[in-house]
Amino acid sequence: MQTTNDTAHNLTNVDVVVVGAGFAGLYATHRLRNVLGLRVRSFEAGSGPGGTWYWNRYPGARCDIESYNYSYSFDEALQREWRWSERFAAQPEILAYLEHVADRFDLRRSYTFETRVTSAVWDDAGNFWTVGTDAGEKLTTRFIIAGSGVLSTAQQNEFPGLGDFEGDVLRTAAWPHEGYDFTGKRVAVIGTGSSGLQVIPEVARDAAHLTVFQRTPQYAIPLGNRPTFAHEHDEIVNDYAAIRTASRLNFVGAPYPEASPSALAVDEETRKAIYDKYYDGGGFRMLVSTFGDLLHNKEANDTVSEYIRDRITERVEDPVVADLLSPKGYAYATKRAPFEYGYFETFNQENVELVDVQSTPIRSITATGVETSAQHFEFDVIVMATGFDAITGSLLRMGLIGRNGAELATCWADGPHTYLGIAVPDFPNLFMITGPQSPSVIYNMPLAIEDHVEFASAAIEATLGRGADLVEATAQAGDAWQVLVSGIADATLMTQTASWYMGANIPGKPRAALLFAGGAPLYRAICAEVEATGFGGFRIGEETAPLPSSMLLDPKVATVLGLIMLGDARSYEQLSVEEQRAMLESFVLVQAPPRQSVKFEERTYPTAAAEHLNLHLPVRVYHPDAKGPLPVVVFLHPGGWVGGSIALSHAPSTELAEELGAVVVTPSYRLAPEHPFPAAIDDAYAAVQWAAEHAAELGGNPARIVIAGESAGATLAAIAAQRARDENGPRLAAQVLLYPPIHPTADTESRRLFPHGPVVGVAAVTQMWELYLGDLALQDSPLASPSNASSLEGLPPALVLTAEIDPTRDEAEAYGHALAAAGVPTEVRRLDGFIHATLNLGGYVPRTREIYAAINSFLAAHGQTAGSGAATGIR
Ligand code: N01
Repeated sequence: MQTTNDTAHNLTNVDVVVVGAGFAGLYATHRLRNVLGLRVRSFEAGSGPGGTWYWNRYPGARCDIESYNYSYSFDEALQREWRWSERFAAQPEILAYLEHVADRFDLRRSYTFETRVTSAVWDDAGNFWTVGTDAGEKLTTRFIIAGSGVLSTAQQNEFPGLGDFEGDVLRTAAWPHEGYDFTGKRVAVIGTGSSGLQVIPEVARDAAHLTVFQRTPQYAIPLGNRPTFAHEHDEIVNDYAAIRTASRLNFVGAPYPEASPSALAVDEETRKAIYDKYYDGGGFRMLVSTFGDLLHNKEANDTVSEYIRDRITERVEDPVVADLLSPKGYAYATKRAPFEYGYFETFNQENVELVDVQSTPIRSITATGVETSAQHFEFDVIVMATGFDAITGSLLRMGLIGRNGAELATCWADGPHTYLGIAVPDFPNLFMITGPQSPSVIYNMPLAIEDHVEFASAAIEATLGRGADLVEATAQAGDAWQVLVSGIADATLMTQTASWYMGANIPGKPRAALLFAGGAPLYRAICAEVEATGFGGFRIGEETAPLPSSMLLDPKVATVLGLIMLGDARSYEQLSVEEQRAMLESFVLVQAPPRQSVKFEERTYPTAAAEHLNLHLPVRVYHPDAKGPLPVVVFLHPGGWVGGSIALSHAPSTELAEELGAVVVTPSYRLAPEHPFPAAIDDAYAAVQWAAEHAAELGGNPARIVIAGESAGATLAAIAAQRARDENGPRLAAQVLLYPPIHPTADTESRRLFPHGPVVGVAAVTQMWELYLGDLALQDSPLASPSNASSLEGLPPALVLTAEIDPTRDEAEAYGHALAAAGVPTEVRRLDGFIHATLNLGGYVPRTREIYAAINSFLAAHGQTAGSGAATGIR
């Protein structure tokens, strides 16, 4: 491809500097040099490729996502030719793989090894970076790709006196290439994270005596490693396309089975059976294949935490040691949950001792050993497995100075501030691979890396393709991302635990959510939207593309979207009718629980077809704990006239009854396509008539009937209000329309802005209308769309609530304005950050209360709540 325009091109030594030769740097070098044809210089501190797998050569080091999944997917031949010998490959094999990749794609010639990038200064006038190395080289480049690693800056100088120790000090993160013989030695291992848990059983095998210094016990479970079976390679490589697709639809980026929704929705026996199955399943299945609410619900998390503690107790002989090894006081997976291979049994060996440094902290390292607050221990060798200045450490040490001399460390004094975890406002032309505020380490790294490299490469290509030399995240985009990332993190239990995920392992490091915790599918969808909108939130040259719609989402709404997206990439309209119905019913799992204080009864009402078919349908009547006669709210459920049910609207109906102090009548109505138009509207209207006729008997006031509905139910409500006016029906006191789709062919800005929804996009809305009407020629019937009415005068006061990020938003608001123009007292209110169906997300989205509160205050203003006195006789 064309590089920068000619003048700009000659200004820099290279087009791209790549930092690092791990999974990230190697792929970036390949992609930008071999695919985009750019001039690339790459630097790596080690003497060869490998990154993490170059440095962490300690015995026991291995991956914990299956090798066949923990590998590049970008090249089909590479996928097919590399054979993994173990289910979870050990470090030497992964290193050999990365060396093979470097050779296969001829990457070494772009690298300068044993060289660190130590400075990078942005030139505002020329739009380029000047990069300096520890070898004294300076060069200019248009772009930087930082593949410097997220767990590559190891802790140092953790304990006073470390330099005085006369024996050997080893670090898991910088293990000697020649290995180390522990035979006959007195060994200390400090640290029981993933590295400690892997190295400890290996050291215990040879050492005369091993003392493990543990500060925090871990929710570790078996890794489940084994040799690869002979038949596996062919099976996997022949199915790789499907495996990779499934991986990218999974929360952590591996093709694991989907979880059941909630640990609290099943009985204890079922729950235990599921934990039993996945405890020995290996990999991250215990987190992502058991129950979907482990990261979000403390009570649910308690069940798995308790289970793992029990298993530890079973495996460790000495009950005191078992208790010390049992994690308490924090929730499972809120620190990175490690995997182990005989770790707990190691403590049954006579030569192994456990020291709890939570109760007796390490004070110093002495010439001969380790001094804790309780005693002195003598050693020949100390192994430091104390972790990393994770996620931000290597970026902050790169000497990055952005626009106007801004130092990265200063900009991030309160925690990282990025856009998508890829770009940093004021640091143009810089792309971080798996940077802070991206899913990073909670997304299978090779795939996370491929996504980021491909995004960066597309952004660079777009920039150069437009003849520009600058691509930069806007400050507004950075701020929006900050809100989304921290809001999603707050919806999890992760923020409640001091972990390196939160920057809590490094003294003085600001506490902040370092990871995007909404899962890989949501993250990928957001990045895809950014790219599809011409890099929304980025300035390219002189053009700034507006923020994409995902950036407007309420973070808790985004959290639910992340859960909905797991496992199935099909959009709503691609589902069969049965699947659509099941999907709609599944919203029950993310609703706030029903209000127990509200009692309900099951009744039936005669439908429009009662006369000739004797068709009566169920209706639920909800009674709040309030003195009547109460207002009566007829609430019509959502579901695109094709799905939805009184079961789906059960919890919201209890909430409405409680919030409004009203009797709520929630009817079922006949659904399309089995019962096409006008069955649904006929039934809805019949239900209103029934409610009015039976109001007194139900504890309601016949003069205070309110019609309400959600989505398609709201469209029915609006038409039912018109029918009541036109057919001499019940006098309705008010109408409440929650994001109603108004007309099948509405031509609005919101349809253009949010064509894909989320959840309900334009194609889905169109399909619902088609299924409902059967024949779109019927769209002009007054019974199809409320906007077809010849007059809107004389209708009951209306509240029209719309969701900001919803293709149907503007048609609903236009209907509200038309009502107002016709003299109907109308309030139109848009709910920021909400999507279609938000009423049903109350289990995760506390702001759904705003919907109930808005209805309450509207009805109170119109005299229609329990405490608001008599009806005002509005008509
Ligand atoms: O580091 P860690 P790690 N006094 O930070 C303790 C990945 N990885 O190298 O928990 C006493 O997890 C510290 O105690 P505490 C993986 O993502 C993957 O083990 O802070 N103790 C902890 O026990 C992993 O999460 C694999 O209370 C001190 C330990 O040192 C990440 O890398 C393998 C201390 C550090 O644990 C980091 O893992 C290895 C002090 N002053 C690593 N300071 C795979 O399997 C620290 N500790 C793929």
